[in-house]
Amino acid sequence: MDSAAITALLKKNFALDPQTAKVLVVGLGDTGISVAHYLQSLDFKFAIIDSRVKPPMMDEFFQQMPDTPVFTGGFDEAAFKVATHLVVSPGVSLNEQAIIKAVANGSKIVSDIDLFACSVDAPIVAISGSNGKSTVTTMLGEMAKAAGMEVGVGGNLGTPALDLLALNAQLYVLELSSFQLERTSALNAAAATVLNVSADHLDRHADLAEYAREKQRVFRGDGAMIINIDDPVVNTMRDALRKTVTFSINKKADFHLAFEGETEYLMHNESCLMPLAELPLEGRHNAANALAALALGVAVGLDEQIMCDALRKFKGLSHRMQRVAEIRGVTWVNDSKATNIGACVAALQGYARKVILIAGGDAKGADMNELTPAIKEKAKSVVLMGKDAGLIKQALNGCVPVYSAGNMVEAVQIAASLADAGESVLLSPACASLDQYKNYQDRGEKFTKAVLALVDRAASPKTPFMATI
Ligand code: UMA
Ligand code: ADP
Repeated sequence: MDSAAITALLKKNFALDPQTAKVLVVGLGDTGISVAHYLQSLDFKFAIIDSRVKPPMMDEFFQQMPDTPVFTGGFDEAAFKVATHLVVSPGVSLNEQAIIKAVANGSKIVSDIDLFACSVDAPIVAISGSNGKSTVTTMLGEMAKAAGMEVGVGGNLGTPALDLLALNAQLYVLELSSFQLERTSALNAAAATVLNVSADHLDRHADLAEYAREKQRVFRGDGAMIINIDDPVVNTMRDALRKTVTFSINKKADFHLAFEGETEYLMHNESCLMPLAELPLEGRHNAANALAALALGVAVGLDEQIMCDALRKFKGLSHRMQRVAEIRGVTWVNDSKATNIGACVAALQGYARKVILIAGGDAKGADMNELTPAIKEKAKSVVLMGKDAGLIKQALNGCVPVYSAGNMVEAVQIAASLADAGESVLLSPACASLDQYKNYQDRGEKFTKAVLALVDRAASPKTPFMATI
């Protein structure tokens, strides 16, 4: 779209006019920087504010835009007072006092996703949910590439949506978090889904109902709604007046699983698309992800067999049910991205035989009692670490043996001493990592390193290193 068409839409939707608006970009991270470049390209007047004294990207930003006013070290209300519009990064809560006051004084909140939605003609696929967003977003991106399309893939996945504009793509696939959606009102995706809803980010959202409502905003507009009928919360989001495509791994739906003879297939209505066994990913939740990606792809006109070929080649993302090693007959699996209960439960449910589970970290306000039934059914023992280890231990209430570890090396050594040949050790923490690690990648890498160090010790007998709590 050309600049004139974009500014016309921004004026219409948000009264955001380069002639009159004074925009405050809140947060100098990936989102804030992408917004700054976008606003500059359209000749807007703007400033940036960040509550950190020295945000990590400040030096880089000053080099790129030396003339932009940047306020740091707090949310100075004077900076908010003059702003007609706020573009608030997803990591910043809308409940910040300075933001609440600014809105009360008439400032409008616009998200980077709103700006993006006003700047593209090409169809957008929007993917939200508590778990599986990155996997499905990447799967669909691979499918579109296999079909020969120029596709922009990003959003919460990593590349800020506005940075995708340079691609001038034929299709955009966006992963959207509840934080991004809660401040977005102009999105009208050609196809959208909420993959599932389970407790997450309850330190930022008032309760599960509010969190689900924010996710439901992905369906705004009049595009196709892709609905997981296995999820009771998602099922309530259906709208009889809208084009709806369903998927399920438990029952018949538009996209579902079914046996033909001995072989289980991914199905579209009555057609067998491909044998499930040809999907090279662990866990039945990945069958749900594949069905969701197929449903979204069909909604935007992709060819089914090309999509299936892309699925056959899809090796999965790092830190999600990633097999790290097999040592003395024990399989070690890194699912560090399981930062909430739903992901950990899905991981456990994929196992026929009981596992040794390594879990714990920052529970983000979730009720750890919801983890207990799956652990009771699928874990032989649990090794706990991190800030909220005590909450998990309390919830388990002695239903399985629990061991405590101070760090990842210790956790891996304890797990090694508990696991017998033929068993699996699963790192699927059900918690965020930030209490002990830089991020989930750092946690997964530390796990992998500690596991690989076991190879050197593989000949040694079971370590006596064990502290029951
Ligand atoms: N900041 C403040 N005050 C605050 C909080 C943050 O000033 O109270 C500042 C920080 O100093 C930071 C800036 O705000 O410099 C931007 O913060 P941000 O957290 O919004 O980070 P971005 O770099 O813009 O990254 C965001 C998403 N981050 C979050 O939602 C927390 C990234 O998702 C996303 O990839 C990126 O935009 C591009 O779209 C990450 C994430 O952890 C991967 N998402 C959560 C998740 O997946 O669970 C929702
Ligand atoms: P997100 O981007 O929503 O965090 P990911 O694809 O990165 O999703 O996966 C995050 C975690 O959730 C991983 O532990 C993964 O194994 C698990 N997971 C992936 N898909 C699903 C699903 N459909 N249901 C439950 N858990 C899932």
